[in-house]
Amino acid sequence: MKGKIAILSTVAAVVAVTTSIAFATVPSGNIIRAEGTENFDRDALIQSTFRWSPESVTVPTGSFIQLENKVGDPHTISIVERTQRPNSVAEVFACRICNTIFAHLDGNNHYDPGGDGGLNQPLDTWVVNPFGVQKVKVTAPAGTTLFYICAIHPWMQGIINVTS
Ligand SMILES: [Cu+2]
Repeated sequence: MKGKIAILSTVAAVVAVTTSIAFATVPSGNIIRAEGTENFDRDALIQSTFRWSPESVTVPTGSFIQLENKVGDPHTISIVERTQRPNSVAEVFACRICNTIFAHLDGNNHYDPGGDGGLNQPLDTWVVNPFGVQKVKVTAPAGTTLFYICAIHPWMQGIINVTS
């Protein structure tokens, strides 16, 4: 019985530590939510209001952004060049940069071509699970404007302004 209690309290301690890491607070200005709904009506309509909210954040270099997925679809935060962002329905359905991102991701939950553990260059990608929370470090230097899309729903397009 004593042994069981010891094991249980160890488990509780591990859970508590894990929870405090996962839920350590970031400033509210560093939180980006994935929101919206989708509608499909055969031979009639396809509609999505999936979006990043807010669309633009300004955060210091080295800080973490917290992506909060409020819907049951996965998303990615994928850094792209400004000009690689789809600008029309046709470009959304033929999103070439999205296919490049998926090829690199290849089943993993992130792709970090620079290997610096954060967001600083095109193709940097982190997956955000359905109703999940994902923290990602912003490693780009102050003065950088990072453009990002969701490679699954590439009309979801946001901006991270990086400050000192
Ligand atoms: Cu998405």
